[in-house]
Amino acid sequence: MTTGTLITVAPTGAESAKTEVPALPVTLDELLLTAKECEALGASVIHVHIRDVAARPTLDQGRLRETVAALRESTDLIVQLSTGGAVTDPEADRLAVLDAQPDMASCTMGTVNFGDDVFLNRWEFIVDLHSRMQDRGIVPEYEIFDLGHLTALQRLLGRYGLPHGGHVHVDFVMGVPGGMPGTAATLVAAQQMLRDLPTGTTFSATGIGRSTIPVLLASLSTGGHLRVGMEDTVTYAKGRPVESNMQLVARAVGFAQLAQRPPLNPAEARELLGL
Ligand code: KMH
Ligand code: ZN
Repeated sequence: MTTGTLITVAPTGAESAKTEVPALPVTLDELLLTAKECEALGASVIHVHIRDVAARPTLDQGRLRETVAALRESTDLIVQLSTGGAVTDPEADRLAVLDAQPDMASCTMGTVNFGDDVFLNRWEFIVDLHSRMQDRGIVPEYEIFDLGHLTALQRLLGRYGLPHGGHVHVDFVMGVPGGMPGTAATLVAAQQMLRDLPTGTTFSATGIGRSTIPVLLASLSTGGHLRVGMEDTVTYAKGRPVESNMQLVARAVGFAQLAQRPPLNPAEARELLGL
């Protein structure tokens, strides 16, 4: 039975422009400040996308290494790098993210329409990511944008074995235009499908845009964990832009406490995730 809540902050993403969302953390200093403040509020994992000097998404190796080192120095957060990057990033660059040796990395379990774009995740690419993470001792977070991605995960684990650490953790990314909807009914369906995965598999959930709160409540009430942040929503409430990632983490912490499932600290989160 789940007790505490793992709270992941996804502060930046690859989709929003700094010019349109000035509160978005895009420099290393902005990211570190956000990370420290979100940790103090109750986040235990940070899902990281980085930007270049012009605030454009980048997978630059030097910047990734510098970011991992700086986050480790300034916080006790579990550092999870995105291997999803931006929809335009080539596979080779996305695989090379693992060279920065994060604690965790995302591994999206299939291709999905992504608004007007396509977020491409070929089977061979997924196998490559999973196997390289096993070899390097990096714990994956399997990103699930659609229900069929869970079937792909079952196939992946059946053929190539458990991830490093032996624990399976998935993140339901709901409400992407082209993926599964961000509704309680869909989250319950997704959670039921976890029965086909190894015993003890845990899940987080995040709802994009206006599905943020329904998904958050559904996840808490079904034993799931939470991901929040400006990667997933830049609107706090109708007509109110998000002021900071801290505002979203604070809200998630409040809901988790109301659900009597207080935030896990980073040490507890490490134990849960098999790190
Ligand atoms: N930016 C999206 C195309 C991940 O971080 O692994 C992919 C994404 C998933 O955000
Ligand atoms: Zn991401």
